Amino acid sequence: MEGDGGQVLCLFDVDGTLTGPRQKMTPEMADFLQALRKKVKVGVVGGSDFEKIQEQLGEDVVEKFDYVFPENGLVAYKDGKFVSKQGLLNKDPFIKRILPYSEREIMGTFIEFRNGMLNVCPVGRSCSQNERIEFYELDKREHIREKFVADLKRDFAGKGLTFSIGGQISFDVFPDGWDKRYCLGIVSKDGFKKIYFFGDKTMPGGNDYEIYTDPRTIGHSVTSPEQTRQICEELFFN
Ligand code: M1P
Repeated sequence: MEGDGGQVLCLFDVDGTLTGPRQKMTPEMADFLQALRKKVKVGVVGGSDFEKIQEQLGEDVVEKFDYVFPENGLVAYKDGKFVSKQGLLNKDPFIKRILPYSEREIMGTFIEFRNGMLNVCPVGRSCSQNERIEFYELDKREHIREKFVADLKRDFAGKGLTFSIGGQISFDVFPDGWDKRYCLGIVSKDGFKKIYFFGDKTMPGGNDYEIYTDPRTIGHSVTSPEQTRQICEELFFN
């Protein structure tokens, strides 16, 4: 079992790590995390904005976790309190470039403007759950998002933008450096001896890749919430 729990932080991605994609956390997982919190500090770092993280992890998410980092930590909460916020620069030329890709922008939100990033969603964020799965399956076969991102990377090379695929139907765009490592700068002041990170999108281009490979973290790549729990049990409860 991990000793010195107060000096250990476990940071978790949300979708695919603590919950199913854009799904609510199960009561079992919620209970498990509270048990884990008795041993180590527990934080969550998601690509989604605060509202989506609240939908998935609960209205009282800032009380249930020691740290909550929506939008990769560009928005930060610690010990139940708001800590800081970093905002997005004006990226007008970029927006003009991506709009023509959408034939469905009238039906749903093709671009979601968040505090610190743009979320680009070819199928529209207001799609149904069935449409979400359909798009995800199509994307797996046809690599729609990968090709879209490759085009944008080519067109906007050297402009300081990062494109990151974190979920099933969209990708995130933000200034270089504003990936999930951003939250490590915030927790660095708290003197943790070890920081564990658990995420599912740990491959290059995935939105967990940078924090997972960062030397400041001990990275664990998972394929489901069940596996996240199993690894934590082995690390902290045996
Ligand atoms: O947390 C991962 C991603 O979750 C959502 O992705 P999607 O709706 O495509 O499944 C989005 O909130 C995205 O920004 C985020 O990175």
